[in-house]
Amino acid sequence: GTGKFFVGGNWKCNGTKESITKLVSDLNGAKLEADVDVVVAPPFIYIDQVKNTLTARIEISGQNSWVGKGGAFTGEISVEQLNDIGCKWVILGHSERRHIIGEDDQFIGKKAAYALSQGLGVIACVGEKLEERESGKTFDVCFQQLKAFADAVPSWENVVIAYEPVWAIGTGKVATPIQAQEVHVALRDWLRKNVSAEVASKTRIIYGGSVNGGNSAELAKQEDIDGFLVGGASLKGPEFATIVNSVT
Ligand code: G2H
Repeated sequence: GTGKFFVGGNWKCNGTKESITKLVSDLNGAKLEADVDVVVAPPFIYIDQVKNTLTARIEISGQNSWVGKGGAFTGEISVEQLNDIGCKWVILGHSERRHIIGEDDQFIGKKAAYALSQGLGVIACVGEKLEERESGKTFDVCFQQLKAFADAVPSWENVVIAYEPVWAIGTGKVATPIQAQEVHVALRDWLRKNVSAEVASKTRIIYGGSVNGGNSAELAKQEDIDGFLVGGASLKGPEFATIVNSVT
């Protein structure tokens, strides 16, 4: 693998004050391998609760951010506010925002550039839909999404790429280790050809899509899988800890 193993828990639009209190207490009590970057992304309204109660061992991420400086943008949360509340990261380009909310490549690229300019790390998501995979367009789609990030960001130092095939998200249908590895290699190769050899070798590429405590160890063995972005299974503290500790 490349760099330090990175495991993010994307809580999506789940949780209550009560369930999050329990989840935080389970995470605080879990034994986490030292050599792993661990991050959780709670819904915005619970970030303060989590920040005030969660061990500092685990960093906090937003699930989205506004594209520029905050102001008259009803319903949005700014990068400045994420920084103010203690976030270190933001997830951008998640497939649910691309395909349900309708965010496009350019808008996502701009968000990434703005977040990085304000010192926030970016978890930059790419991934193909089932029909795109079936028609042989997996690499084209992922490269186009990656290019939109590459065109916008001035540096990759604070970026983690998350490969999340849309057909594997929340479906219980995880990519096989071979399928994931194949795309991770292709993404790294794209970076080598289009950005630099250094960025290709240093940027972590993590896998997301139905990762759980039962499949993470096999996936983690793949040379180019540098960690995970975990949705459903990150809502259970002990299982999330198992995934964190699947680093090999
Ligand atoms: C993919 C993943 C987390 P899940 O969206 O980003 O979710 O693990 O539930 O498939």
